[in-house]
Amino acid sequence: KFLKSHTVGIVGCPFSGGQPRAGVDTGPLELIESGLVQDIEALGWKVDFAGADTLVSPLVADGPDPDIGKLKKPRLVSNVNKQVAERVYKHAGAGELTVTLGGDHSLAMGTVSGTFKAHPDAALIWIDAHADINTPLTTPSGNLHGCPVSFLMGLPGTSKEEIPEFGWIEPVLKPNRLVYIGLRDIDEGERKILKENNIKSFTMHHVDRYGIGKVVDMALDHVGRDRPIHLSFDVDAFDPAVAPSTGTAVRGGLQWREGLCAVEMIAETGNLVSLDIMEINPSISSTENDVKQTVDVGRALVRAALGETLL
Ligand code: EXY
Ligand code: MN
Ligand code: MN
Ligand code: MN
Repeated sequence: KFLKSHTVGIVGCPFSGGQPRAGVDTGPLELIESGLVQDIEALGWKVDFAGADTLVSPLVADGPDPDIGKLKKPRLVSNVNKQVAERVYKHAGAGELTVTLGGDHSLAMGTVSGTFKAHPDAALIWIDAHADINTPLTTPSGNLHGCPVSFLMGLPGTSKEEIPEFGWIEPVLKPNRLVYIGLRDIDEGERKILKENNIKSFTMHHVDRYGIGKVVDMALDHVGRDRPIHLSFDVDAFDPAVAPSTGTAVRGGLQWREGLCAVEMIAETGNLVSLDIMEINPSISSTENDVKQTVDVGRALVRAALGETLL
């Protein structure tokens, strides 16, 4: 409906500056090397990807980057995301289905900005253990991977006047166009933001109570079934037994089929225009198998989004 060609545009973002743990920057390459492009082609999609060496730069700050208030590496995160936004817009504007491989979740500042520039009426579905909606004023850690949504919504503390370093981000996201699935680790300040802005949030409690199918149906009904969808998927939404190689794992998450079923249902609408696969960190593992399992789940999410299991 909203795509102009049966083409997947891949944006690889080997970036870890939104959080403190090394290794999440190697996620995109692991996904590519595991055979992701071949997976996509096998499903009958064309792939628009210039190769694993054409990733976003600069990946290191080109000058001093002191904290702004509590925010860590603010200029680096902003610069990288500005480029990500341009890359994503190039694909989304051409009518491709954009798949962005992270990298840490601060990258959603760029991916959502790029998608919404091409599809201003889009909805954002955020599947994550965390709400990632801290503002520069509420963040307990200063890690920007916990903050992207607040910038996209233009919450207090994120305006051009208050923090010009992020002034390129337009507040494109309305609270009623956002829905969360899988939440189970929410900061006090975030809880207040979610309530005050009436943001629809399906926590793991709702998944347990209603089942994933009903939850996704309610989520789609909430944002509307006739608009483009950007799905931002943080692999820590999964239970750590399913996706162990990630930086901020939280017990009690989605099972393998629950996560895949959610993506399949979103794919089934025919409205998916942009997908993020975020927070795979191949350096975090207690066994060799942990990394393979986590990369496998990332690949499976992409295939599910492209209709693998829809007949
Ligand atoms: N809410 C915590 C913070 O803001 O520091 C933890 C955020 C973790 C974010 C991960 C990527 O989803
Ligand atoms: Mn393209
Ligand atoms: Mn996240
Ligand atoms: Mn998370």
